[in-house]
Amino acid sequence: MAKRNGRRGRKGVSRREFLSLAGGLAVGAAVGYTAFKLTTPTPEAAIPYQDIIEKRGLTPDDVEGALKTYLPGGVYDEFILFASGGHSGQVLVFGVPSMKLYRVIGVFTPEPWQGYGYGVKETMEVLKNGSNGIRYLTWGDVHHPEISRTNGEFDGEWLFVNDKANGRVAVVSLKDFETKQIVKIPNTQSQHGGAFCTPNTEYVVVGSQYPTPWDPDKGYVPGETYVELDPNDPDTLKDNFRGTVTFLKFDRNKGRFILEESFQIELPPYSQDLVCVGWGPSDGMCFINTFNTEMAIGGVLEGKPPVEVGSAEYDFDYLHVILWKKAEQLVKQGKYKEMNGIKVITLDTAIKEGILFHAPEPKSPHGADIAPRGDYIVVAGKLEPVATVYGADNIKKAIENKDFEGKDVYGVPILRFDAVKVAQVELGLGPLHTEFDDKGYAYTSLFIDNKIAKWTLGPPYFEGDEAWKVVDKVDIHYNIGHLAAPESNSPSPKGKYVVALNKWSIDRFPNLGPLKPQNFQVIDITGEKMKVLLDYPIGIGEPHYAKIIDINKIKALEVYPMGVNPITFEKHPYAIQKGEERIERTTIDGRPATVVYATVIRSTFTPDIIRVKQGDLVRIHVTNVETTPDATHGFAICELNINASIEPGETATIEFEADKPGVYAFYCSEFCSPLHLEMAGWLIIEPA
Ligand code: CUK
Ligand code: CUA
Repeated sequence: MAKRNGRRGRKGVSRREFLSLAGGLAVGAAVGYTAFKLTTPTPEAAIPYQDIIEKRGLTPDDVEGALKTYLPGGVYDEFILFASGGHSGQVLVFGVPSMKLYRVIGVFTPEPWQGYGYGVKETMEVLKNGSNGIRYLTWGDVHHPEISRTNGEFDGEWLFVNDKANGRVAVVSLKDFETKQIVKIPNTQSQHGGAFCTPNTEYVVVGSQYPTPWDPDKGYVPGETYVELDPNDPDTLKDNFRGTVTFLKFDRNKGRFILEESFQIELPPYSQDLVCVGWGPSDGMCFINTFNTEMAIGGVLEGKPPVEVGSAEYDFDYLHVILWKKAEQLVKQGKYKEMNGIKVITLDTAIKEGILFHAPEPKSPHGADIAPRGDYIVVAGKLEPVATVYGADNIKKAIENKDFEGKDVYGVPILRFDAVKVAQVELGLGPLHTEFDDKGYAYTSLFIDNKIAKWTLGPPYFEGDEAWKVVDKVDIHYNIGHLAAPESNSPSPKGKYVVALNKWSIDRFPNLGPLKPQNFQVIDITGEKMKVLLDYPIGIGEPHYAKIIDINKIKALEVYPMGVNPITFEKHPYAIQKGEERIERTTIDGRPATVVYATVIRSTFTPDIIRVKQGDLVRIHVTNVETTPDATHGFAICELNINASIEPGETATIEFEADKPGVYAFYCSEFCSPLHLEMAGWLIIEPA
């Protein structure tokens, strides 16, 4: 167990007691339930373990699961898991193995607890600037979290997540676990493939999903680009749509994407799926699964087969192989076209310059994952019972030797399958995603079989007969999608656990209505047999993927430096110290305004009476002058849909229109002190 913090309760089990308890447990587990006995460790303790176990009807497996995942207060988890919140638009932060939920991070969806998007100007601007120009977007569909990397390893500084629904990416700082920037990716409608970092986070790579309507000269502009789509004419999809992969330049010091230094590659309008970016032997390459290379449009009412049928016609789809470092050079040489604020390498240029290739992959694949040494790329085709493994060196050699088996309809060279494939491992039904441990094993989720298969990678991980073999399978509850293992998809996975992200939780939990939670299961992978330890229902979103990081890599702030704007991490221009509070009547952009410089400290707002005139623009710059960790204050104004959460040291600007006259109470919405209820004031909007 990781480090201990704070005081343990007096009922804590001593080390001696714990060992004797664990010993009794192992014996019990070995001989089955009837002989299952836990010795009461010492006469003084006299804790009736056996009684508790029997009364609660626990099996040896239950007890093992409990003992391996229970985390007393003040003891820290070993790992932190960042789960996408799916169409909740948020990110969920858990501990592993306890599955305690520590944070919900508002990302694409306003989140009032954090004062995210409810009247706080700085956070409203993150959401607004990250919208798409035709709507103020208040939700996203988060699928794939990624942690910033140094030399390929997760470094715990930044978190990136995609929004499938609107083609966006967000940046979250792991200094304060709050969203700093949302970027709409130009020329991209839906976006599923990312996020995935290049080894030193030079770029964050994201790929489109469904084909985007495309004007060859103007790319795609939401609310503007109109093209023909006709189920009777399949060429309308082929000709009028495109996919994209985007390399978003990331400024690590500022924590911002820089579109001017980013670039994009136009891709065929297949449906692009997951992106991964290589290191080691695959350094400089990026891989993207595709499905629907048939380019089926659907048209059920027009008598055409639905997309799910039309897209299953071919036995193979294509894994895009993209030489991104070479693409970066092309951009430097000016071989791009500027479209909607980003440099685009056109499909024709990509083909001509040799930066885009296809490797055949069994149809309708889902995951694309890279083994720890960067040497193998594992693709699982959900309609085929195998994982297909490609060798990075094989791919490089095939490209060099022009070892092609043809071209797609756009002229993209197709690498010869047998030249790039090093193995196909039969795993079971519905293989989706693969993760890796520190011992050369791969773990693949089997959606249809409801299992995880553990299998050996080939040389140098396992040699000869031992290579490419399934060694174990474990039953998970139901319909597993992704799975996550600590620091998998990096050069140094940590092993120990796999967390199964099960889509359905049917019958597993009390029936609380037709919308059922998804179900996480923590699985111990330290032994020869995998073992399910713990179920954890997720009632606040649908996690698609998660990344797990060593908790010691997280270096979060306890409090903000005094007077900081958390979005920029710079001194807030309107931060004040105690004693400088004031109200100023002024004009902003030529219109009447009231600007308030305020402080909060237990248990006072200064000023506590704010008088403004109807028609004013009101800005209240509030500094929380506390330096004590956890001394957060809220700033909620009744009836006005405003709530700020102002953490110690933070300065935030509450902005609103004083459009209706009235007298409104404001109060601290975070229980902060014995006189928290008294921490209140009045906003008076005098009639014009
Ligand atoms: S996804 Cu949902 S289970 Cu978007 Cu990576 Cu696979
Ligand atoms: Cu401040 Cu409650």
